[in-house]
Amino acid sequence: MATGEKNFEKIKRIMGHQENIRNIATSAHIHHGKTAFTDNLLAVAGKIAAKNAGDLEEGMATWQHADEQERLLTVDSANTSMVHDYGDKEYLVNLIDTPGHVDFSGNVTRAMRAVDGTIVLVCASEGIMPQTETVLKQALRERVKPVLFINKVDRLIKELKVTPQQMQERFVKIINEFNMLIANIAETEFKDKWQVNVNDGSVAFGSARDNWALTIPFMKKKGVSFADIYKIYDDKLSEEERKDWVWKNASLFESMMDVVVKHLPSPLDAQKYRVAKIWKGEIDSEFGKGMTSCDQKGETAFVITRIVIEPRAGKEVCAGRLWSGSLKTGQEVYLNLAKKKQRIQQVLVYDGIKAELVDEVSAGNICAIAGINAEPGETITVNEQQPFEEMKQIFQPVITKAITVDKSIDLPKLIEVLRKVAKEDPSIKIEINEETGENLMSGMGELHLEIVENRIKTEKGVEVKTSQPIVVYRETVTRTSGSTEGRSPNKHNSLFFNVEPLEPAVAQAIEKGEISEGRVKKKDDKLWGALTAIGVSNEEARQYRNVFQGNVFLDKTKGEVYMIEIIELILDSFEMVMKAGPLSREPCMNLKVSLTDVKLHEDAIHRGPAQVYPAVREALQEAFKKAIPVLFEPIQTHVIEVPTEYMGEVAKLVTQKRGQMIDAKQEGIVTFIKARLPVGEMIGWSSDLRSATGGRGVSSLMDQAFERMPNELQQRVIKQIRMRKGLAENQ
Ligand SMILES: Nc1nc2c(ncn2[C@@H]2O[C@H](COP(=O)(O)OP(=O)(O)OP(=O)(O)O)[C@@H](O)[C@H]2O)c(=O)[nH]1
Ligand SMILES: [Mg+2]
Repeated sequence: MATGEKNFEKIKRIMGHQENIRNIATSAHIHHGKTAFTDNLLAVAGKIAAKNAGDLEEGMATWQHADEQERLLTVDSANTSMVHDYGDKEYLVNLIDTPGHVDFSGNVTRAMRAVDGTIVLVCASEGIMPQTETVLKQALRERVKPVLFINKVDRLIKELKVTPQQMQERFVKIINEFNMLIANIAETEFKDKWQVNVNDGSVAFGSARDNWALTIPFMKKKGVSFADIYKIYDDKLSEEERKDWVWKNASLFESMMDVVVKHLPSPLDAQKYRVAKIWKGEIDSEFGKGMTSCDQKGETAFVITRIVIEPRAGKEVCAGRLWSGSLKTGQEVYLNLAKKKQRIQQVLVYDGIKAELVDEVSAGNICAIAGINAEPGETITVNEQQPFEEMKQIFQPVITKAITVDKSIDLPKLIEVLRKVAKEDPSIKIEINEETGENLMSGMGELHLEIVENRIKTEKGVEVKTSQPIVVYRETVTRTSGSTEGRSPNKHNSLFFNVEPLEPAVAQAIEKGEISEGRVKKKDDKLWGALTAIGVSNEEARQYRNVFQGNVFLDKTKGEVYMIEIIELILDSFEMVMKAGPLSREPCMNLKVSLTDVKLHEDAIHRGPAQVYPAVREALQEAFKKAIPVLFEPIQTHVIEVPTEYMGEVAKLVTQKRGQMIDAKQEGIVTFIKARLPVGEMIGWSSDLRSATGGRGVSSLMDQAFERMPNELQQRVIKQIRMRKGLAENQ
């Protein structure tokens, strides 16, 4: 298409001018209109004259999987690019459309790494919902600046028949609540600076479906009043007149692109404050400075935020954000997590939703590369560098299914497919056991696992069977173990440990990302500073050797000569135990494991992995027994919205499920019930809620945490898990 080509030429031209780039994402509560919004922008960007854009009957362009069309919901995020003229300048807007369902919230987290700004959509009639708060948390944690789009205003006019006055009152309520969330969630320096304001145009409102949007400055520019908006839904106008009016006075594309260009930062501005938050290396180093200044001539720094594997060719396309330097076809690069060199075969940028080949792309862009075999989250550079911080999920996967094939001949294929699945969707955790053939797949919820299972069947062509969903627990201890000894099988080495509950301040700091996960470098001023700031002594801070999945390892031994040779082995083994704890081989949490003393054989041959690993495991197993171990279970906080007459039914259901109501708020004819429910009792929750409320109850996840299981259930559940895993008495 000729216009397409022209667009692509434009994109290639603007790509090098960082002040004219905006990297943004849509984000919102489920179904608040992100994809309708994105599709309509794309339609206009593709063929500027099309005032007919917005016909979504045919399905959304950004939905690239059949299951999204079938279920009318976004699963994957979609990368897109478009150009826009503003004033006398051209702008390139790289837009990622993200999913709203909480099961796919990992995709939101990863998209936020790639962008600098986000348009948060809020449905005008539903208002701020639980997931609105979650996406704001995800954005602000990455220092991504939000603007607000109040969507579905057509519903206010047509269904609720509000007056212009009432419409404005509703907007004020949404804006105030939105700003309150920013004030609560954002870091101090952004609390005020990032408040949205209707007068400066950082708040827009409109209808993504009907392809219009307005801001106060835009209304002034076009001479449109609140009363005029009603023209869009005035039956006296012909369809043609209506579309004409919208196109001239309230075009979604024109007004929203203005908002993006004016209120969301260019990479040049954003990288100044974002890099320090998400990359923990030396900011003042040459490499650090290159990234904060988005230097096109600096060393290459590219972070992979998403991997797509082409079904036929099997080609892996790694999309992400280029922070400094450039990416070129044929360039040799270094992968900092995989610790190896590879060569880039192709460089791609987006034109609309299509990825197109280019020879080179420069800092500040969202782009993709092919020819590299990497994991999502990888930091790609030229020399070895400190990688970017891990993209931490907002909720942990808590539902697991065992996945098997009928014919054992298909097993290798299944394993290959599962590896691909884990790459394409890093929120899915896969545990492959090649010996037993029992492979486990953990995800965020039942829908998540159902979608992945279907894709394995339909897209990857492997006929699989899965078990009933199983809940993922955590193991921890309740008091200090005192010294325990682990001896190596050859009896030549002894390791002494102490295990105790981790101080809550340290646990919280890890959770918030103030303390980074990973093995500790020799001299780690950042970690030491963060620990002493929350009350850990100087001496103890320097004993930290590892922070692993919310557990810590301290080396309290002094002057042991062989320590340097075996510490990595001890840490390997520590990590293995933390992944599968002594109680029931579930992951551990909130543990402070201290190595207090060692007695080692002088000959290295007698203290290899085969000696060290079992010694660590034995000592930790003993320590667990003495420290009163307990099982924690995932508990979710949900907000359940129901017509008030069903409130009693919902209360009954919550109690049946071992849940607890914590709040109920009536607004008009609906009641919002806040309840805490153990995930273990929530299998089939959506359909149970549907039947209890005549299909009218909607529940959204607000929060998830692991909490101690009631004592009377502990032993029974531990036994069940151990039986399921086939663990013997002494294992
Ligand atoms: N009345 C009205 N409906 C809208 C508007 N925007 C979107 N919708 C409808 O709302 C539903 C959800 O729209 P989507 O664009 O898929 O919403 P989404 O936020 O992308 O949904 P998820 O990605 O699944 O969270 C669809 O039925 C749309 O037609 C709007 O402005 N007005
Ligand atoms: Mg969508």
